[in-house]
Amino acid sequence: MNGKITDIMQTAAPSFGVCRFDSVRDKLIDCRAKRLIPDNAKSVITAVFPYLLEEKIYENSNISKYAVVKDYHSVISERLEKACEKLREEFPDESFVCFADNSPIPEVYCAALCSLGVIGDNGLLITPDYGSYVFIGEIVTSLPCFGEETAAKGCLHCGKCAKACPSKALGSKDFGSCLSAVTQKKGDLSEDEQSLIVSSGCAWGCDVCQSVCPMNSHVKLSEIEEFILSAVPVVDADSPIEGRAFAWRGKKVIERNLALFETDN
Ligand code: B12
Repeated sequence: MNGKITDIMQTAAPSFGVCRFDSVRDKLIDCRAKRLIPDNAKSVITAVFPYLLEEKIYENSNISKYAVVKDYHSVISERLEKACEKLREEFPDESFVCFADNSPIPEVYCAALCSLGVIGDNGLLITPDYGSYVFIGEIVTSLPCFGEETAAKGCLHCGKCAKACPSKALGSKDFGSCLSAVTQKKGDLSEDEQSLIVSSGCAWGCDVCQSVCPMNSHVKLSEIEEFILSAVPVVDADSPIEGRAFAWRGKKVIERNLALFETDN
């Protein structure tokens, strides 16, 4: 990667890589953000943002680790937008557009093509340093800045994630039954869905397929200040939802989930 791009990206994320836009062109997710992709897109600069904090923070936590920290959409967007501004100054004739999660880019696959890690059987990117406890964001650019591309590789295939999956969603390709998806679902939940949430002890998201993954033992903690300084591991009905990862579904959804634990006691 061009030295100037490396210098700029280092200010945004601890780990990043680049692949050809053509390698993901046929796999784009059909979403509204798709129209923001520059017409002349040539490369995707992909970055990972680790979010794992010290274990003691999670001791009494009632939400998934990814939701304990400040909403990653805003953290990643701010960091990548700053990088885009510097890149635009450096390469004024080129386009740079950043995305995070709400992205047409299949981020796990793209990050693997950028050599940032392997794709786990749990569908997540597993990085060598931070395991799967990373968020992914990317900059799509008209600048051709790719080098050698690696084929996207898999994990150890030990089967622990599929075996431990609380709803047995993994392996079934039934994304809707994934406990994380169930906690994010709007409206009424079936009795089975309610019991699933209660028995998990987790009112938002799910970490099971990540916590049993052997590739997640001995991983580095996050150095990202915005995450370290924003941890809220326990949520109740009075907790403000602004700036948290569950805000996008509205207060009713997290409140509904939290109420399940009250009736359980
Ligand atoms: C929609 C979505 C979900 C949906 C999944 C529905 C689906 N169709 O995949 C739900 C709500 C279940 C979900 C849950 C989670 N998600 Co999510 N999600 C996404 C999102 C926005 C799009 C994924 C997508 O539609 N890909 C397109 C399809 C067509 O790709 P695919 O190659 O066919 O399959 C992918 C997935 O479907 C998955 N997969 C394959 N088989 C199965 C089977 C099951 C049961 C599930 C759940 C997933 C799964 O693996 C592939 C790689 O992503 C991405 C962001 C992005 N733009 O990529 C984040 C993203 C993949 N999610 C992320 C995270 C953090 C999570 C959770 C860990 C959050 C949590 N703790 O609860 C869980 C993990 C569940 C899991 N094991 O996948 C991160 C992953 C980071 C990483 N290290 O890989 C991403 C990249 C967001 C980000 N910017 O960081 N997610």
